[in-house]
Amino acid sequence: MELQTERAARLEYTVATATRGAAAIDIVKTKKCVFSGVQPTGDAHIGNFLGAFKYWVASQDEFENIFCVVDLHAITVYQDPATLREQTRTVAALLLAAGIDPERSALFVQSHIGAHAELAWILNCFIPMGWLQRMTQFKEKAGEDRESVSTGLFDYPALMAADILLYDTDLVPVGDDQKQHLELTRDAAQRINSLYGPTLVVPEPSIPPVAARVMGLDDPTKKMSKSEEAAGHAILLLDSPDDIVRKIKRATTDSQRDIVFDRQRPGVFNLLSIYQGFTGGSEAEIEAHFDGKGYGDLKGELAEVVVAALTPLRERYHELMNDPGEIDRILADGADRLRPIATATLKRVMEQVGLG
Ligand code: ATP
Ligand code: LTN
Repeated sequence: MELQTERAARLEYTVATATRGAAAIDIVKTKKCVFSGVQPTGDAHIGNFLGAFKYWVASQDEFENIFCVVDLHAITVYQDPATLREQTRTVAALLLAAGIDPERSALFVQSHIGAHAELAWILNCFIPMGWLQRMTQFKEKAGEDRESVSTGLFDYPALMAADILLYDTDLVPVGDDQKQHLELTRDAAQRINSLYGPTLVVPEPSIPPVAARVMGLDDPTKKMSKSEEAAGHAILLLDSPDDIVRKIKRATTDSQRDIVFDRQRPGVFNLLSIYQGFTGGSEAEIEAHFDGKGYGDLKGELAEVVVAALTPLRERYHELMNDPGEIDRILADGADRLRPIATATLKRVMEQVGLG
């Protein structure tokens, strides 16, 4: 309830001062607002954890947090309906298991709040095609097949901008791969503000200092991704200890010997970054720790660290999944708390643009 009251106060203020200059928008905030999202498109992996979830969990006291399972983004490529529904609950359970506390953070499903799709449509009308054509994620996902992928895949960043802008978000903690989408969100908000006067809060990205882009274990030149199918590519958050050990043992390295953070040696750099993401030491400390040791030692110790970090998460996940009704209740409650905020922002934008 606290979230709703504070947001309502901020919104009232924002609307009241909308014609008086962008700086005014920020004045009544007591805590910065964080928004981030994850797609329910497959099994979450340690890239998601180190690049995003870990920071979402850690910032819960410092900020006012909103975390979203972005199912509307998921359907930009075909999803089996039953699997999509199941994965939506699974990824929510994983976030709860990782430490998202529904008392301190709002957790919800994107399609449960209609304003996301509505604001995305309005933003579409202000986002030039050229901005979308430059998105590297679109180019990678569409590949050679640009003519037959969905319009939704092309327009993905407009929906992401709507997600963020609906909640007057200040900070968006994401992995490095989302930086370009954040730039587009900022540009879209600034465009609306310059055409209609201060209407939308312009958010800042928050990219982790370490392990912001975890790479595939099988191919350290490719980002670790849920949609990559090769067996040794990703360590999944629900992998068994045996699977984790096996995948790390087989990870690609190189023919050199010393264990140092060198970007020119992507395999070893990736393993060291994962180690650093889980243990938190500095590069110098980690290099000193592995001085004189071999790749076998690095892989063995890394596997131990990853198993130790993921075991409690996996156990908590299975406990939570014994009561799926409770997960659904948490998600419904999150949407109920947030809907008035999203609706108020949408209304504010509609009024400025001359709709409704
Ligand atoms: P896909 O690759 O199938 O599009 P994904 O694995 O990138 O999916 P998302 O749901 O799109 O997963 O991302 C959730 C969060 O995890 C985002 O903040 C994203 O930046 C972060 N993330 C995803 N992959 C990595 C990675 N390899 N390293 C660091 N962060 C990542
Ligand atoms: N595109 C993001 C998921 C996402 C998101 C958001 C992240 C959708 N909406 C809003 C931050 C804020 C991705 O991780 N692939």
